[in-house]
Amino acid sequence: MEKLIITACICGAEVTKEHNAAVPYTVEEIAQQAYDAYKAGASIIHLHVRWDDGTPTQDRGRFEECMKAIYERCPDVIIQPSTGGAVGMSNDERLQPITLRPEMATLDCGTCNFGGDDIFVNTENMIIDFAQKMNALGIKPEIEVFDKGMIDMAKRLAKKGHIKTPMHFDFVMGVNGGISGDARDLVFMAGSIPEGSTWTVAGVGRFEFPMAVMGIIMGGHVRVGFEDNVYLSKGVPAKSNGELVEKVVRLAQELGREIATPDEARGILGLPPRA
Ligand code: KMH
Ligand code: ZN
Repeated sequence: MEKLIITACICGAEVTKEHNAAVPYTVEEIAQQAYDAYKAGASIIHLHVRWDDGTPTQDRGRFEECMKAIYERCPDVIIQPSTGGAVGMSNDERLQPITLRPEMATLDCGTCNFGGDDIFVNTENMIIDFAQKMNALGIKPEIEVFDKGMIDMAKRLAKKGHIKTPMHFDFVMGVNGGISGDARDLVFMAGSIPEGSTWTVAGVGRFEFPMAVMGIIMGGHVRVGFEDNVYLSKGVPAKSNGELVEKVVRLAQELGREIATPDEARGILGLPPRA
């Protein structure tokens, strides 16, 4: 089996210091959390950024500052900015970080409820627009899907030439409004993507580690971090994103799967070697 790519989603847009005091807001906190995760074995940092007061932002300058601080500590890591941002942001607002030409960025492939009254909007035309802009900048999208229909949308858009293949999917499982995080759900999702695609799984809340184990044994890849879950185990808050990554590394070792370095992750994902 190929080596395991671990993505750390260190910050997110929804989780706050009220949920876990270690959730990073400042540039320094974000860089430190990224470093902890990288040292523990993460090869990709899925990045959202905040203002110092915790407000989520897609501001280009703030992304630039955070990316610079992360690269200073983790020179070879793959940084994957979010283009999802937070619910309610405009398209232009969400797209700002791609102008920094990161190696990857997320491409959310459908609209879904996002808990309470929130709706995470990604219409077909929006997805085409985001995909075309990423293509023009040479950015590999991570196809974020919260439900099976979003896989079908990505497949349709790939057939029409809007999304390049092979695609790399992120199955986000357990959002209140998307697919749940049971074993059967992941088997269904992984069995629904085109041959030759790669995939990672992000289990939300209590689904994080069960989905990680499934990802490890099924030959997929794994995402963990405060964006998805703030607990190391039931009722035990994680001290850092690094602790969550360390747990995945332990599970992978027990199950006989080696961990990919960032350059090995580039090879698996078909990204050009680092300049
Ligand atoms: N914060 C969510 C509304 C992504 O990063 O592309 C969207 C999200 C997906 O987190
Ligand atoms: Zn995200």
